[in-house]
Amino acid sequence: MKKVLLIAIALLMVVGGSTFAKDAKKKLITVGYAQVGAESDWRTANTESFKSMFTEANGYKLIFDDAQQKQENQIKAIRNFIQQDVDYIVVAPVVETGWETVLKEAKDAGIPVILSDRQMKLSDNSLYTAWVGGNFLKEGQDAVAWLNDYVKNNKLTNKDLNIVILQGTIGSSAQVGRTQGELEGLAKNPHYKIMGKQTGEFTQAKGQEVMESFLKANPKIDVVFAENDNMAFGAIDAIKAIGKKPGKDIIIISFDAVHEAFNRMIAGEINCDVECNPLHGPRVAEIIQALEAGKPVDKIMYVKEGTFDTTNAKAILPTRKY
Ligand code: GZL
Repeated sequence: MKKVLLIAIALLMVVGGSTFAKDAKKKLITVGYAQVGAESDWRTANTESFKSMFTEANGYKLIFDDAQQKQENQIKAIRNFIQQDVDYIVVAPVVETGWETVLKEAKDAGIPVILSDRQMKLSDNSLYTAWVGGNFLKEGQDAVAWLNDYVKNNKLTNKDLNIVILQGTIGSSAQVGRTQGELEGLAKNPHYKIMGKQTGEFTQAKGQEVMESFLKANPKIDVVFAENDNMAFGAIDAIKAIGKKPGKDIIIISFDAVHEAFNRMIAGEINCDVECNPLHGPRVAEIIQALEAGKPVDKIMYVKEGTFDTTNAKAILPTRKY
């Protein structure tokens, strides 16, 4: 009898063990990430932070989709993730509207949706579980606050300043918030004259093109707000092409604070850069781990962000992570 029992236990261990091993392999959490595109240095850093976080070694299977800045591609990717019955869907929504239908499909499929980077405007906020990203309105306000200080410190308070704005992708929450913060802040000073605002789609090429048109239409531009660094790089090229000095003849205030932008501040070509931290991979992983453990998560999580300029860029550059 004892022998039979021993054989049964040994059998159970073998079957159990192999199931356990199979189970252990099956325990990967599948995450579908619908990324905006690859339009900027910021986006590259953001993608890298997801790809280095959501690895098999960390217990994940990442299905990554680059939508090339097209909402219809992101919607297709989300439907594809639903088809594959992933455990979590992460979206960096290229624009704020047009998501209700596909998010309802994810909800009906019982798949939690986490928003990262940009936000969505929804009539039913239960359609997503949590959002983590930058405070775009504050970023715009901080950019104007820096200009106000610059004007005071350089005895320009009674001088009219002609200002142009290179906006991000129209309707993206980064553009909506930054532009709102800029316009509300600039409206408080009658010496700030907004000569034009136009989207450069967050890309260097389009930013240069729009800046060229601003320079042709306005003989005197004093300040450029570029709603991301890649458009600032394009604006710098356009300004140099007409023999003017970026950062001296024309003040450049940018957003993102990527590595190359620090080099430009050190070179004096960008005067101020308002940070928008892209390293959301670990933050989204924290949210997923909390959900896996059945713990509550905050609906809205703003990341810490700073403002840098030519006075501190050199000292801070070695500490930068992107
Ligand atoms: C901001 C992000 C923006 C960056 C751009 O969170 O959505 O998109 O500012 C990027 O560089 O293209």
